[in-house]
Amino acid sequence: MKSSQRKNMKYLITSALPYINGVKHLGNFVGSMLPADVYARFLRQEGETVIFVCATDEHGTPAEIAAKEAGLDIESYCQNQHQLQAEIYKSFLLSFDFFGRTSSKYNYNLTQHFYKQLDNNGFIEEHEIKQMYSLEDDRFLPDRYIIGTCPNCGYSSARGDQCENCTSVLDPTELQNPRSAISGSTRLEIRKSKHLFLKLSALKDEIQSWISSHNNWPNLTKSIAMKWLNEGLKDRCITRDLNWGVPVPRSGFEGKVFYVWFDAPIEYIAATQEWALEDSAKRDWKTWWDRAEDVKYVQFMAKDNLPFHTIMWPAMILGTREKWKMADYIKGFNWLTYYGNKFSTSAKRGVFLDQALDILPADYWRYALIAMAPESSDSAFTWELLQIKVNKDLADNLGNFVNRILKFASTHFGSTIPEGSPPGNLEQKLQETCNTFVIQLKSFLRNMEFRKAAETLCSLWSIGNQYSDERAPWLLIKEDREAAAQVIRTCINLIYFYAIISKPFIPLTAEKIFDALNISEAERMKSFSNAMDLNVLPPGHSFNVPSPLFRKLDDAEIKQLRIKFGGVAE
Ligand code: B3M
Ligand code: ZN
Repeated sequence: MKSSQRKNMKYLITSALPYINGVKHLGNFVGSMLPADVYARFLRQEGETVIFVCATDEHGTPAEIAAKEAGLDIESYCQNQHQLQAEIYKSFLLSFDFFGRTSSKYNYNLTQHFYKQLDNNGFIEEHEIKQMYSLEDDRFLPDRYIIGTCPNCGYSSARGDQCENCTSVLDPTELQNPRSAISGSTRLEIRKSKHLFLKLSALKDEIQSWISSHNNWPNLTKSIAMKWLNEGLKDRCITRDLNWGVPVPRSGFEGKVFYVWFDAPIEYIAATQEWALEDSAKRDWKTWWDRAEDVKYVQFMAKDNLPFHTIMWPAMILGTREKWKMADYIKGFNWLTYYGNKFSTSAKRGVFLDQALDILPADYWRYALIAMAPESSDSAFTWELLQIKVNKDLADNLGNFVNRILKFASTHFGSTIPEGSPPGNLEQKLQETCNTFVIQLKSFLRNMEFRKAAETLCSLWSIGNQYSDERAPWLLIKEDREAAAQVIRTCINLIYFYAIISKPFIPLTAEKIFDALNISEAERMKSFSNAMDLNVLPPGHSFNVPSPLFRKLDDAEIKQLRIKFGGVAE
C-alpha cells in the first residue's frame, strides 16, 4: 500500500483471546499477543492511529471445571484469573488499549443481538441432538470430556471427539466403556436436548467470495480457510447445556448458553465499546467497526484459531446482514514447540509466563520469542536457543556497544557529547547503510514479517560494533583526539537511533537508553525515518552511563533450566 493511500488509515488490531483458565505459556504469547503488540507499537511510533484490543475468553466447560477445581464460584474464579492475566501482560509491556472480558455485559448484549439478527435472517435452525449426560457430575459432557476405548485402535483414553492415538474423529456414542473426564464416573446416559445451529451451509458462497477477495493473506491463513471450505461447511451447533455463558434469549432455551466460540469473537467489538466508554467525548467505537474504508483490521492468532476466524466469525457477521467490519488481514502463526513437543497448559509442558518473568525480564523474552516466532513453520523453543539470543544478540551486540561507548566517552570526554572533527566518508557510509537497513526493517514490520524484522534489527546493532571496531576510538585517541571525539559523537547518536528502532521490541531497554541520553518524552516516540540523522544529538548534549543493559545466561543456568522444565525431547 503506497504511503499516500495509507494516509488517514486507522489500524484496528486484535489478538486471539487467551482462555481464562490458567496462566498462558510462551507458545500462546508468541503466537498472538506479542507480535500484535510489536506491530501496534511500531505503527503508533510511525504516527498511525491504532487501537489494540484483547480480552480473556471466559466461557465454556474448561472454565467451569477449573473454577470447581479451585473451589471457587465461576464468577470469582474468572475475576481472579482475569486480574492475574492482566497483570502478567502488563509486566510483559503489552500495550492493549483495552483488555476486556467475554463475560462483560457489553459482550452479552452484543452476542444476543448477533443471534437475533441471524435468527431474523433465517440462519438459525433448531435441532434435537443426543448428548452424553453424567449423573455423577450432574451435567451434560462436551465430547472432549468423555473418555473411553477407541473403537478403531483400542486406545483406552480416547476422547469423545477424537482419538489422539489413531487420530480418528469419533462420536462419543462410539466409545467403549465411556467415562466422565471430570469425575471418572461411568454413570453416563444419552439424553436428548434441543440446540441451535448456525447455518454455515447457507452462507458458504458469501464466505468463499469474501476469502477469495483477500489474496494478500499469508499462505497459512489462506490454506486453512480453503481446506475448511473445500471440506464443505456443516451447520454448527452454537448453544450448550451449561450454566456459565451468554444466555440464549429464546423460549424453550432457558438454562442454555451460547457456545464459547460464538460469543468470543464478538468480544473484539465489545472490548472496543468499553474502550470508547473510558473517554466517550473523544472516542466513538462505531467508527472502528462500521466497515469503514479507512480502517485496516488486522487479526493475530495461532493456526488452530484460523478456522473460526476465517469461516465462523465472518459467517456470523455476514449473516447479520449488518455492516460490521471484517478482517482485512489475518496473521496466523504456527506453533512454538518445547524441544519439538507441543506446549500444553493441561499437560503443564513448557514455560509459563509467570515462571518466565522469574527467570529473565520481559524484554529478553520479547526479543528472543520474536526472533524465533513460528511464522512459516512450527519452531522449537530451547533453552540453548534462548541463551544464544540473549547472550549474542542482546548482551554482546546491543548491550556491549551501548555500555562500552558511553563508558569510554564518559572517561575521556566527560558527561557531554564531544564536538570532534567533522564526519568523513566512513560516517557517510554508515549513515547510508543504516538508511538501507531501516527501510528493510520498516517494510518487514509493516508486512508483519517478524523474524526478518528481528534479524534486521540485530544487523543494525552489529553495524555499530563494526563501525567502532573499524574506527577504534580507543587507539585513535592517542594520536588524534578530535577524530576520536567525532567517532564517539557518531556512536552516541547511533545509540539513540537504536533505542528508537528497538522500542517496539524491547520497550523497557529503549527507555533505559533514553534515560541515559537525557532524551525528552517527545523525542522518544520518533518515527524510524525521523531517527535517521546520526547528528541529531549535538555536541554538549549530556548523558550518563547506564548499568549493563543485559545479563548473560551461563551454561550451568541453562542446564538447571532444562532440568527444571524437563526440556529434553521426550
Ligand atoms: N480462546 C484461544 C485458544 O483457542 C481462543 C481464542 C478466541 S479468539 C476469539 O487457545
Ligand atoms: Zn484410536
